[in-house]
Amino acid sequence: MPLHTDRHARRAPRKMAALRLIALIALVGGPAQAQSTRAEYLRWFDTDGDGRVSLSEYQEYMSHGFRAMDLDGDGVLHAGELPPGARVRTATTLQSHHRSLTRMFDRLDINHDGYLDADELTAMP
Ligand SMILES: [Ca+2]
Ligand SMILES: [Ca+2]
Repeated sequence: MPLHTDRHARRAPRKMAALRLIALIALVGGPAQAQSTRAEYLRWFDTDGDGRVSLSEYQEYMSHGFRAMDLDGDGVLHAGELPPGARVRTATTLQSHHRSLTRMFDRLDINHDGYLDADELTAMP
């Protein structure tokens, strides 16, 4: 899995840029991970309280930052809505953000059960 991911990343630098944007959006959207335990971190995502994070819960939580940055609310992050230093050549849509999150989710879901537990959620992608 990591080997595949590395090879994939080298071939697709734009995807890496998208992942960096996701990390940035996550920072904007939630409290710092370091200030919390992994279980607490999971609870921020786990809106239905079943102790695991579904794809929709993951996308919902990871999109808070997107919505906060999307000043005009049109579902597209334009260059002017991104903080300085976030070099994104093309506008990023909420739709493409969700697709990136789906890829991220699939990579994090080590046991492929369709949910993230605390270990999977906090593993480095
Ligand atoms: Ca859940
Ligand atoms: Ca899982």
